[in-house]
Order: sequence, then structure tokens, then C-alpha cells
Amino acid sequence: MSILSTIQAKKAKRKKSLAVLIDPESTDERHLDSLLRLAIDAHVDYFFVGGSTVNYSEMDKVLSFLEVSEDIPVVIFPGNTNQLSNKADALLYLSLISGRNPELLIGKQVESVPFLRSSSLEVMPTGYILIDGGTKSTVAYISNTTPIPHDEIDLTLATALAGQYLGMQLIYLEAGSGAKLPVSTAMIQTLSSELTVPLIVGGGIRTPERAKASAEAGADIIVVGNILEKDPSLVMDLSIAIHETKSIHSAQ
Ligand code: 1GP
Repeated sequence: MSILSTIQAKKAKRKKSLAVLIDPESTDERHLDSLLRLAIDAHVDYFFVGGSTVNYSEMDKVLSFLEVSEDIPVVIFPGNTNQLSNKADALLYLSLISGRNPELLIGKQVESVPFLRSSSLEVMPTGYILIDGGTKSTVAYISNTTPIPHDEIDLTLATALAGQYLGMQLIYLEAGSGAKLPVSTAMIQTLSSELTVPLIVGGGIRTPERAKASAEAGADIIVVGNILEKDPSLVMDLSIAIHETKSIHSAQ
């Protein structure tokens, strides 16, 4: 079964997932080793690996390390085409649809085709939407795009639906790593009740309570990065909080 099909099947059953984001620039072997063991114990659903300014060799080190863990699928969350690798299981094939930077809407995707044509990576078309998280995020700076204001729910919904109508299979709401304000539950609720594709939410989620609130509002996958760099042991409580949740508000 493909990873996308498992994500869709979990959504159909209203099962929530935790994705642990590993930024190869902010980790080392010791941290990775303890995070991997804790994540397996906590039944983490996915590893997302990538970052705004990561290079191939940093990426390769982390992916080689994670290759030993067959239990948790490894998904590339690319900041650039140099982060593509056959050592992962799947790729979030991002198009930054909240921005108007053609390079990130279609340019990088075209550049990635020679690699993808000869690769076994599963490609998952994903509409990537930046939401203002209360600080200027690295991704907003690097992508040279303006995030959608935190409370602009209608515009975010229109953007997400446009992505879905274009055929994107996942929608990813991103408040930016280390965001002061995570994506609001009101925004998640509105989007999840209108979208038929799974919804991924990340940026600034630091506590099990917040993760649970996002899942209850209708997020299908909650992404947590920063806080686990500081305290990997939090992964267990995050996982319990997310896995015991079913959306309260989602239409399905
Ligand atoms: C993934 O950028 C986020 O969507 C991760 O954010 O590092 O704040 O958890 P944090």
C-alpha cells in the first residue's frame, strides 16, 4: 500500500497521525539515535525530513541513519531539489500555493523531474500554504513569499480548495518552524470540513494539548519539529494525545 493510500485510509477512519520533523541542520547522531528509539516506542506515524537550507550530504546522513528503521515511513519534506534521495520512502511534492513565486509553484518541480523519473520515491502532490505564525519564518524569507494572515480563513480556504481542484492530494498548512502562533483551530476546522483531501498542519506546536486541539479541529497529520529537538522525550505524550483524538468538527 502506498503511503498516500495509508494517509487517505486513516482519514476515512478519522485516525490522526503524528509526523516528527527532522531538520538535518539541527540534529546530530546522538540526538537522532535517542529520537529514533523514542519515536518507535511512541508509535510515531511518519518522519518528515528536510529544511529550508539543508544540503545533500546533511540530508543523506539523516536518511541513511533512518534507513534502519523500517517501522516508520520516511517522507522528504524538501526545501530544495538537492534534498531528493532514494533513501526515503516518499516525497511531499510541494507547490507553494499561498505564494506567487513561480519557482516554487512549478519551477523546482520541473527541475526535479530528471531525478524523479528514475527514482522509486513515491510522489505525493501537496498544496503547501504558509500562514503567518507571528514571526518572520525562515520559509517565508527563503521562499520570498508573503504568508496568508493568521485570521484570513476565507482566503486560506479558497487557496486550499484551489489546490484540491488542481488535483493536489494533500494540503499542508504551515505556520513556520518555531511559530509563536500555530495555525488556529478555527482555520483548521473550516478547512477540514470543506476539503476532501487529508490536511497536514505544522509550525509552533509545542504541547500535547495543542497537538490534540489541532487534531480535534480536523487536522489529519500533526507535524512537530522544534520542540523535539529540545526535548525528544515529549514525543510519547504528543503521540498519545494525537492518537486518542478523533475530529470533533470534521464533516466526515
Ligand atoms: C512543520 O515547520 C513545521 O510544518 C515544524 O514546526 O518546528 O515549530 O514544530 P516546529
